[in-house]
Amino acid sequence: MTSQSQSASTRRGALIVVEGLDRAGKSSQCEMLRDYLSKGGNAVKYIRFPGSYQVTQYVYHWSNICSDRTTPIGQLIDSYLRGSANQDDHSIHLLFSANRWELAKSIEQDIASGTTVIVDRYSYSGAVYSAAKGNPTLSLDWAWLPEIGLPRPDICLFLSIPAEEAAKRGGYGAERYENETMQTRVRELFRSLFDRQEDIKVIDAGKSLEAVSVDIQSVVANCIGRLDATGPLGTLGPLAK
Ligand code: T5A
Repeated sequence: MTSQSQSASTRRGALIVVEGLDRAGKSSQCEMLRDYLSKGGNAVKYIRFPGSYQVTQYVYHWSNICSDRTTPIGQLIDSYLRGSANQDDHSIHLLFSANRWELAKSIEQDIASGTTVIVDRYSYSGAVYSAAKGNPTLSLDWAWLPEIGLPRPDICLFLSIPAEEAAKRGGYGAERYENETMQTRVRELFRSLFDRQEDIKVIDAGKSLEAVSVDIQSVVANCIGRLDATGPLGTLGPLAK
């Protein structure tokens, strides 16, 4: 896809979500994908949840508007994840979701104007991490409900890596959910959620950074190539039974 073809009024951008366990390499891969698409002349925006209003925007030339977890909601989430504040499980869950709703309109506008938006964690993490806590009143189905109506990704790339491999990577263990029990449960729940979703592509993230990036580029090129046939950006619906 080129900047010229993007300027055609009918060509929208793609919504690409990257998911995975903690330290699966999501942010590294989002940045590499952003650079790859940008070098190809595409308008690209990279958003990282939680706590966005982020990140780095490339529209032919690029300007850096980076600031992480800085919205009022993002700050509440950040202090929770770092363990300096506690929240009821349902309450923090709804804050994570609200953080996505804060950006939903601007994502839709970017996509409509031809910008491809890469999102680092999205509704799938939202539902799975909350449900993984084992709170009997916070099931996966309950956790999904506030996500209904958000922009629906054209593709969700799940970076697959064993929990024990993720634990060996830099910085692991600093935040609330970074322990093996939680990560194993999260992995199981991602599996059961993806059984009830379409447009999920599992990527082997145990390879080198470059090899994973090449695999992602191929899937994304295919997704962008299908956009005219896909039609307008959709919205997330209820989970399939
Ligand atoms: N959460 C999130 C919720 O509970 N609900 C929600 O709704 C949302 C959105 C923080 C927590 O919030 C929870 C889930 C999380 O527990 P986060 O800030 O996205 O979310 O946390 P992390 O996933 O931990 O983010 P990280 O940036 O730390 O991990 P990434 O992005 O997966 O990994 P990355 O790219 O930063 O790489 C980590 C390290 O591994 C190396 C990198 O160089 C780096 O050192 N690495 C590799 N090494 C070897 N081979 C490879 N292929 C490598 N890829 C990366």
